[in-house]
Amino acid sequence: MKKWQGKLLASMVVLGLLISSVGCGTTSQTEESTPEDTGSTTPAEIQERVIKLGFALQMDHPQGLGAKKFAELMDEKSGGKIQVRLYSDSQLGDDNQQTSALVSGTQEAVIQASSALTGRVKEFGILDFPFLFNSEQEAFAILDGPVGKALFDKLPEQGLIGLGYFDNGFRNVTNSKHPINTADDFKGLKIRTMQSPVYLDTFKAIGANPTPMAFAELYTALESKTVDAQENPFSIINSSKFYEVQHYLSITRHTYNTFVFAMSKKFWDQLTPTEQEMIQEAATEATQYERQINVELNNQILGELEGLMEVNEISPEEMAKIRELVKPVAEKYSEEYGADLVNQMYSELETIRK
Ligand code: TK8
Repeated sequence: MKKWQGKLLASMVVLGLLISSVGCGTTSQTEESTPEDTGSTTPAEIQERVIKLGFALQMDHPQGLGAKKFAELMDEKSGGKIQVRLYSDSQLGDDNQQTSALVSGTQEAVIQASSALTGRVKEFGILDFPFLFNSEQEAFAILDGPVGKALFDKLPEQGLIGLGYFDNGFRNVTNSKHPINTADDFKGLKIRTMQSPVYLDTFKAIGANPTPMAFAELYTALESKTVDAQENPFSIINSSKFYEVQHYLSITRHTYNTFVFAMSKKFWDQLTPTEQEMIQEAATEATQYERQINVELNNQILGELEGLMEVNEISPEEMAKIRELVKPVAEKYSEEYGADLVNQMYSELETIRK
């Protein structure tokens, strides 16, 4: 062997020893980075993962049942590799705290009212316009169309991914003071609202005294009479047992409300395309399921509430007065949230109603 060949062999032996001595990380990287090996070492299309999914309502409310459906679908579709852990009753914090956890990546998913997101994406407030929708079907058509997509498209820059719009329902007013039969009966009523500027202005316009508050604090606030009133769909009034601390229920259907099923973008970006597709599919199926059971429940549960509370309808004349009082609210926020998006929503609604 010539001298130069001996030196070359010696340096190759040293290099091999160096690579192996730096530990398996380098070795495994070398293995992974070797082109011919990447085929066999690409990450598995579905990896072992845990999704912590939190929400404010009870497991037996459709919000919880929809979350459970998502968990079951994910277990089935991933062969048990992607586990969804459910945290009901605001166990992981109130809606805003949970959303912050998604942004920081310490929680993977949440289901919450779209109104609670207006602090991050103000344009979600267009869905809070009073008397905007006449039916759940109208709302679903808008949410599943270009306007709903445009709102979801604003989430990634806030560290969130929108997976679906669950049904919450038409909101009605409960209180512990007196029946609400006229617009004037709202005067001075201390009412809790969601943390959404449109809700605050809507109840100010009617003459009430609104207090924005996280849902997690609401039952205690009603019980301690910190607030006199609140507004929510029948299914929540029932599942959160508000009838225990509210005597009067007045049917106003003043807004339609949706739940946003959101995922952490930090988590979403780690997923393989296969996993992302699987999660979106399961979320879409769970959304359709939750909508069906919550619409049915909101249509059936009033009879039960009538046995627990003093329930009244408000006359068309008085409802017309309330509608008149809140008209300026939508006008004010149409400008603030973008006339183009609002006009697109109104024109889509016009088409749906033809
Ligand atoms: C829970 C809440 C609640 C909503 C509210 O998800 O805050 O009044 O209707 O359902 O978001």
